[in-house]
Amino acid sequence: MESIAVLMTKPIYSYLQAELEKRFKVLKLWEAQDGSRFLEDHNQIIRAVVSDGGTGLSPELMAALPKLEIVSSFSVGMDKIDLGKCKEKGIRVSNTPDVLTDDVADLAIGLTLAVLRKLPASDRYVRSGMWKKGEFKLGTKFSGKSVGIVGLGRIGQAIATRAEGFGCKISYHSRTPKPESSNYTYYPSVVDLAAHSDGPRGVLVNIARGATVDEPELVSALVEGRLGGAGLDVFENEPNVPEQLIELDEKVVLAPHAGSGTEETRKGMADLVVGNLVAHFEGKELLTPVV
Ligand code: 8YV
Repeated sequence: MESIAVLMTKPIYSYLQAELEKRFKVLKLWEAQDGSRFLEDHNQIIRAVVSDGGTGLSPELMAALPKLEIVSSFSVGMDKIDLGKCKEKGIRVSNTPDVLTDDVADLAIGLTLAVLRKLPASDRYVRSGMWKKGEFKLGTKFSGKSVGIVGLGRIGQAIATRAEGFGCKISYHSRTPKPESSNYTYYPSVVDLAAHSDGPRGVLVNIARGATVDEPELVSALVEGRLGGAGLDVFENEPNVPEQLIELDEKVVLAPHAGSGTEETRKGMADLVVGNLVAHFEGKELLTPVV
């Protein structure tokens, strides 16, 4: 397999790269002086692309690689890959589900607690010596609160299970009600779900994709006090974060798209990325196929 050319467009994770390099000829687009020239020179040998949730596979890259057989994505999210087009062109696609569910759900609860209990602010309060001088502003209780979840898939369900452990009342919105989750209240629209959540003192947590939330509207709602706070792991234009969100350091806790960012999980994801490529080139079933 050492002769099979696998393209990476950016550095994703050193362990992943090392594991790929043990088995394939890894081409690193970011090291090329002239990216388009590099693709022209190698487009007849590149049979696989390794991408991630942030980059996916651009239409330009897909068009530039006529021999592409498989995209193995280091992510569960596939929103930046045109799956229909891949199917049409016979390009296989795989992702990394399940291994990251716990971590992403953990971070959702972590961000919720960080906002409500003002964890970053309390850290700053102690470190700056303010503890000796002032009175720390009280936080908001999480246990027993109403939690509304948009999308009750694997990750949404894992968040619900964790929130249940905090005695929270769970509601959700998804395309259709889930019969197996009859102990949670279903709302047929996100607006209904929001209307039955905590209102102006409520907190919005986003661990999905930046584009799921209207970012300028989120900023206005926070600034105008129509929303109590936000815990955000994802943004519309990563790694750029609106200055106003950065300034709102009392109400808003920010993370660098790190939901799956633990040693254990990222290793599990990398092993799946490599495992899918090996299975494909050995003519076996993909481990976690999408297309
Ligand atoms: C990754 C993700 O953080 O799984 C996803 O959909 O967005 C993340 O797990 C990302 O792909 C890391 O490069």
